[in-house]
Amino acid sequence: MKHKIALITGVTGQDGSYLAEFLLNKNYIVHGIRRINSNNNLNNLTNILNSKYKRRFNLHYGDITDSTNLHKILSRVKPHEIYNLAAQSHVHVSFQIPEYTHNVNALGCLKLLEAIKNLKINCKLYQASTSELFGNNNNKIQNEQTPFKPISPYSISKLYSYNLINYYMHQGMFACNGILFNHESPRRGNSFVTQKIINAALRIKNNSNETLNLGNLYAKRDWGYAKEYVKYMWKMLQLKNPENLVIASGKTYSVKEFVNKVFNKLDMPIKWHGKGINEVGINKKNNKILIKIDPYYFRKIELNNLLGDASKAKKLIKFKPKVSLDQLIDIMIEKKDIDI
Ligand code: NAP
Ligand code: F7E
Repeated sequence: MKHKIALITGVTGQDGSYLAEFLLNKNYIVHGIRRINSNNNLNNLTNILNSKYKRRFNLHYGDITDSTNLHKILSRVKPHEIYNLAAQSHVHVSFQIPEYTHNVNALGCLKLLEAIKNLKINCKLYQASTSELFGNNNNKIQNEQTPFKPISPYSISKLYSYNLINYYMHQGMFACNGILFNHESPRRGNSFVTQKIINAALRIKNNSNETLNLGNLYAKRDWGYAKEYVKYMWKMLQLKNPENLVIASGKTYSVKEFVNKVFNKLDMPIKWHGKGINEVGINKKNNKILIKIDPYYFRKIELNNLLGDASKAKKLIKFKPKVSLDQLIDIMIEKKDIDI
């Protein structure tokens, strides 16, 4: 049987690792680009590296900012499908390293597109775009028609790659943008807010004497389950024609609501006192202060409200998210993925 060949940039990350597992299950040969790192960054790939799928899984050292390397890998692998997930994906950090963020997220995408074009690789390309593009507009709900108003170096770099993909799409390449709203999992990086809250709450439950320091409690996000969302990356590349699609749960919650849910589940219900940087979260059962505000985590500009309308994806790729925020929190607390 002839296997399809996929190349994933960002394979060591949250989404890259789930996508690799999904594609291996679908009988693909999967190639992934990993960065050289003095620390082991293959933790998310443990399932694959310890499984029978290992022989269909290939890792290449590389970097999305290195076009020589991209040319070499593409000409060797000749993929049918490419998933560009590599990114400096942290919004808060992007304010501190804007140039680096653009090198990776914007120019990296350009180098990949040019390599595909120059080598005449006949493939389909998925670009991981983001709801951060919407910024603070007055729309209550965001879809493919909503104007973009990016407000961070991260979202500006992602708008560049979004536009590039459209440009190459109009030149005849099968290239498309998944406009992904936040999605989380046990593999979420430790400094993103959901994982940070859950890990701190678990340590506090285990008697660590610490407070959880957070930034803006009132920002709202539309959170889904990463393992579920990667399936729709693949589905977008199975369409006859490239389409940009919003992928979102259609529900939004504040960071504060997320904190309340997590601490309730761990039997440490929270009552809130004070305002602004003096607001604190207190364990109702023993009156201990568990949560404080640390202005370090405030962003230069905050994106206040994300809520996605995935009607187009529902129609075109039968997008149907099943995991609710409560289930997602359970999965992250248990640190155990579920079958989707
Ligand atoms: P992630 O966990 O931060 O993974 C990012 C991946 O990119 C890692 O494998 C990282 O490698 C790799 N990478 C970083 N810089 C690179 C470079 N210069 N060259 C090659 N690889 C590089 O991110 P994620 O949550 O899986 O997100 C996947 C993609 O979706 C990203 O493009 C992100 O911007 C986008 N996105 C994510 C969300 C979300 O809620 N998760 C929402 C919208 C869009 P190392 O392991 O070496 O660091
Ligand atoms: O922040 C607030 C913070 O860093 C969520 C990336 O995957 O999704 C992600 O970006 C919210 C923000 O994710 C802390 O101000 C409060 O409003 O978990 P986050 P993000 O910025 O939404 C988008 C769609 C992407 O594309 C990105 O790649 O939580 N918040 N206190 C905090 N955030 C963090 N990180 N840490 C805090 O202590």
